[in-house]
Amino acid sequence: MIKHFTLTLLLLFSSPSFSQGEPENGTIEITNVWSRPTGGRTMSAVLYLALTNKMTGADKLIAIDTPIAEIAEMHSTVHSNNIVLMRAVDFITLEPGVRFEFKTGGHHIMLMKLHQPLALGARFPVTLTFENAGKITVYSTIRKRAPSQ
Ligand SMILES: [Cu+2]
Repeated sequence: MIKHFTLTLLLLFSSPSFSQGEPENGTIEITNVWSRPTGGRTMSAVLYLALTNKMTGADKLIAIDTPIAEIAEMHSTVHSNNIVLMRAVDFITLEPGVRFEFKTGGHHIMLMKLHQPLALGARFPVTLTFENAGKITVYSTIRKRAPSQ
């Protein structure tokens, strides 16, 4: 019984699909995962993160899921005539060795219909699905400013 328990724990810690943002050689490196506090509101929030494709071929980010929101969409930001427009995009292409950032004023991930407000200092899991690398789960920290690189 004890042996079985130890083995289960080892499997949990060594699972390649679970990461807290540390680099993962051979897949997609996911860093700077963060969101701003929503101050009690639950309508929407924005999630930012950086992706670096560490593989030899291109990959695509095709889906984002988080248990804290009903909807998670990838958006691009378009500035035209002093109007800022957001458009939903179906996927993001990740070329090998290239860093792609969801960041303030640019591409971002929109979380809608939150199940609870995002409180400063808390964190929540986010699962990213890639066409080739599969699913990778990371944690977003709720903070006021972007983390330094
Ligand atoms: Cu948006």
